[in-house]
Amino acid sequence: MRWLLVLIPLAGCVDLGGHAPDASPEPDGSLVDGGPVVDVVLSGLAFRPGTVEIPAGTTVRWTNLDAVAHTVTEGSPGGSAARVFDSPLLSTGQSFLWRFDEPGEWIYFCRTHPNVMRNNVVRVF
Ligand SMILES: [Cu+2]
Repeated sequence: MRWLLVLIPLAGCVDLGGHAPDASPEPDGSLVDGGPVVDVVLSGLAFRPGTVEIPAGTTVRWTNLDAVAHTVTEGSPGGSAARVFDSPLLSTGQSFLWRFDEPGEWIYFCRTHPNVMRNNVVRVF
């Protein structure tokens, strides 16, 4: 599994010095070796939807729409266990992508808001 940190222009059109506006500025699944992509947004101090059920090989793309930074961190708050996935701090408009190749269930939370953004689930079949 691999992850990528990508920046999605919020306005949908960023002037890059003469570059024509891209009709689809968001990354596609090819950035994580293909397969379908499912979106989860971080909005109002919540992951929306809080639970996703996806077939193996699907990439989840989490995008922070809040003004505050969040993380997407596997597991539950506390403890010292290694995380299966753990994003850097995501600023507004930034995304974190993770492809789930194996069936199973992953719980995740946000490191900066562990009391309200926790017990979220990615279920892979
Ligand atoms: Cu947070």
